[in-house]
Amino acid sequence: MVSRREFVSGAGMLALGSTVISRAGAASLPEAVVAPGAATQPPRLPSTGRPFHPVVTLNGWSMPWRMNQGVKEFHLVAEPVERELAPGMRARLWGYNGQSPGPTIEVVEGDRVRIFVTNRLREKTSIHWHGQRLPNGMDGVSGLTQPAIDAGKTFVYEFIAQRAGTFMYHPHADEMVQMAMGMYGFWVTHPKNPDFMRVDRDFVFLLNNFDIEPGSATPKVNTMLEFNLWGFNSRVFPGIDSIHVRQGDRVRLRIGNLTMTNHPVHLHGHEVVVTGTDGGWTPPASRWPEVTVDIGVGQMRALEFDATEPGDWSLHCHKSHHTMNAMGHQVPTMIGVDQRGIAEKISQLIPDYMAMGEHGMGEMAEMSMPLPNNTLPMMTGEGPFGSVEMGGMFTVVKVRREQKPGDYSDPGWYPHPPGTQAWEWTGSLPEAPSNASAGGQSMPAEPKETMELKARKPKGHDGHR
Ligand SMILES: [Cu+2]
Repeated sequence: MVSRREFVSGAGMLALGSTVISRAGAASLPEAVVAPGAATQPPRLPSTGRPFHPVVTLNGWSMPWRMNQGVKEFHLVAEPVERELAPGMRARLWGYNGQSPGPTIEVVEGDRVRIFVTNRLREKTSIHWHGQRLPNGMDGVSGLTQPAIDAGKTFVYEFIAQRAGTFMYHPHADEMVQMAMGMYGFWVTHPKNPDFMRVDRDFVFLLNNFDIEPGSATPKVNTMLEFNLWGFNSRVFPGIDSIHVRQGDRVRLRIGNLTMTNHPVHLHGHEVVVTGTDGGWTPPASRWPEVTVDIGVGQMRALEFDATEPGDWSLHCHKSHHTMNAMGHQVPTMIGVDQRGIAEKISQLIPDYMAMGEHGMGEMAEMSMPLPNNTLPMMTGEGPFGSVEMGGMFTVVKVRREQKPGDYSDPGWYPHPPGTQAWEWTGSLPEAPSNASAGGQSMPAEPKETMELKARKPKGHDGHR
């Protein structure tokens, strides 16, 4: 039997690899560690094996390993899990080691890796190591490169992590159902040289979608396109943690897409460049600045930016239907329709009837409408100035000068310096704005044409370092 131990959570760096060794003999299965909750865990510094700079999994965690005669051993358990998508809604999913998505696996280029996969589902499964160079028989395609892993059985995968980069793992058996139920995880192979492409903070998350009817908890596995919940790492706004960085940090966001459609991921206030795909690092000459990066189905994109601007910056999918929670797509558009008479007549038949959306739907974020149990409002999330009117694939990157290196805790809402926030017009300007009043932003002093002609000074960050 597999022994299970609660994954210790808490602030500060964790290094649990060594404690795992002492608990299990080399001839037995490595311990299958589980994560109890959906909180973002701090980076896990390697206690054994070669050094690397660990990633932080948004609303997730990295898996400890044991070293067995030079081989890095992990134990994944495919099983039914319960995942809180956001406060107020729990979903019955399938995942790995207690959570969906499964734990992030972090290894170093050149590591020999052995992964034990135990199937605790009631149907067959397998794991495909998306993007990896490996012997064909380790590719995890059931029926093609191996027999499927029957319920109750454990299979062993073993290969050398040949190429540094960002990968995903997911079943290649009853794939439509198992991925719709939440089975996937991230894999990061760090470069041998820890200083290569080094960043200050490195976050990973998967994009995912579910179709869960309000009041129920199990995803409808046959849905192809009309999903009603869109998530980062099996969380939906306001359940997605914010991302906390120090002003001046070089930040990497590695985002993988295992949904049924593409997601243009948009960051406010900064420009990003794509420095990596699941195929490897991008050549520096191929990079250009963007503020929205489309991430196709089955793709990973590593976005990098210098977090120069302090503030609370939105990070979200730009498909506006993907920043909503459970909504009925059949609801008719009522903008401009005077519903007063209609509402009166209908409410004689249906006492709770309410006219909706006459002036837009923003008002719905602030109405506390009665909801069925176990579902989420369509648009929600309290910001410091009211409802954010969002859901789904939305979170906030908090850039702060005071954030200490290595501190991933939430600094709270951004205090806007005086004169740097949109204000309500009351008939006159407060005072002539000076160059210094716009939060340290200076006004362009030279003609626009001159500025455009000047070559942008290349930053060291944009190239291989
Ligand atoms: Cu999207």
